[in-house]
Amino acid sequence: KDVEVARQTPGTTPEDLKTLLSMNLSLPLISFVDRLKNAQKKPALMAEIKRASPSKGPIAMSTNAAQQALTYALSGASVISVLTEPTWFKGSLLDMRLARQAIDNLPNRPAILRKDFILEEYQIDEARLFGADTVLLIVACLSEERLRELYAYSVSRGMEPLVEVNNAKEMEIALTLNPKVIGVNNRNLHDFQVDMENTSRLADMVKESGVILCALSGIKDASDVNTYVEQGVGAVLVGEALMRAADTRAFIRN
Ligand code: IGP
Repeated sequence: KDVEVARQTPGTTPEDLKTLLSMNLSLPLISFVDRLKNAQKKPALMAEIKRASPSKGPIAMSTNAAQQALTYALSGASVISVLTEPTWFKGSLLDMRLARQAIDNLPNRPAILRKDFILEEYQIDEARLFGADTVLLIVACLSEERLRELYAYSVSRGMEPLVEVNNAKEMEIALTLNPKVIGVNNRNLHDFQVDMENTSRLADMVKESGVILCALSGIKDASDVNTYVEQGVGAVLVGEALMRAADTRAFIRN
């Protein structure tokens, strides 16, 4: 039920989207996967624009999404993740569109990831229209059938998604899709507890698959990042720590 509320994006109906899509207003896409693969520094950094969260409350409510995106891009982020969920994360599609706008003309711009609870196809079209290069699909939020359908839909639209898992069971389900990128959330979505070893424990399951493994949540500094490098983690996603960092560039380059 909560997720039902979250997916309602005020101001845009599925019919509006159909019209917009038929007008061919979509922005050009770049490959999320290529951005991760071609990162100059490994693991690749996915930097998140996150104003607030259910576990922490307000984090950086007065953030200017355009400015933050530009800061992330100039600091070397491969991907900019933008929360678009309005209720708990205080995000919006406008934030994502502004983030895209701000970095659009940079050479080798970062890919834009829509971070939300995606339950229906129209949200994937919506992501595209508002400047995303790809979307997040959360295994825990979807039936296996829905996951499969949404994964296929996203790929058919040229967007290889980030598939999020939280445990071994979900990892098994994710692997049946043959996805290119899997993220392990270190934060449990039920009690918000963070366990940094969650990614480490599941790393072996993707070892021979060629999947790019991403560590999501709870990453505080460069030493956290370094621990993951040795375990074969290809990318890290950092939200809160970057939003609170006085000097984003120093944090990333460390
Ligand atoms: C970021 P952190 O601890 O760096 O702020 O975490 C990110 O992992 C988190 O925002 C996230 C998320 C999600 C948010 C991961 N999966 C699913 C909403 C929905």
